[in-house]
Amino acid sequence: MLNKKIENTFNEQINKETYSAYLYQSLSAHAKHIGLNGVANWFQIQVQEEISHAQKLYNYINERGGKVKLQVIEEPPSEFENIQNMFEETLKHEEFITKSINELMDLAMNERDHASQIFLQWFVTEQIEEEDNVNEILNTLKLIGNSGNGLRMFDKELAARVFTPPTV
Ligand code: OFO
Repeated sequence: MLNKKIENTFNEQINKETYSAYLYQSLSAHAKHIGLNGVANWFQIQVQEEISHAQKLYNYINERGGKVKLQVIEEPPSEFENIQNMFEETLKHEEFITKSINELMDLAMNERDHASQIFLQWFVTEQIEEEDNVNEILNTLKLIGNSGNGLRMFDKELAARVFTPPTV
């Protein structure tokens, strides 16, 4: 059985993951609007990933005899300066999520909830990958600079991204 403190914090994390999906949906819409269909696709995959993260937490709370409680989702930004700014915002958000997962892990450790620590390990690893992916994109964008051709190639590359549902 989950203790209340952990249950509440896991419910807050469902909200953060759902907000992540909402933010990336907004970034995808913006990319589509400015004609970057590959970037729009990349963010769409990101939306599906975030929904799967929220679902993982939802399932876990239920499995441990807790109660899922959904909360209000904040409005995400809808205007972005340029493509760099879109991915900088993404990195900033992922760093915020990493911090939140680490705090959840600290809580599970303090509460001596071993099952939650094992469960959260998946998220700890996932956040390494999430930040790494975005950092790589930001480095590529730096190299591209103002090259229209480079940006077109980059957009094409992101069009190939597909969603792979998490297995664990
Ligand atoms: Fe982007 O990893 Fe969940 O929020």
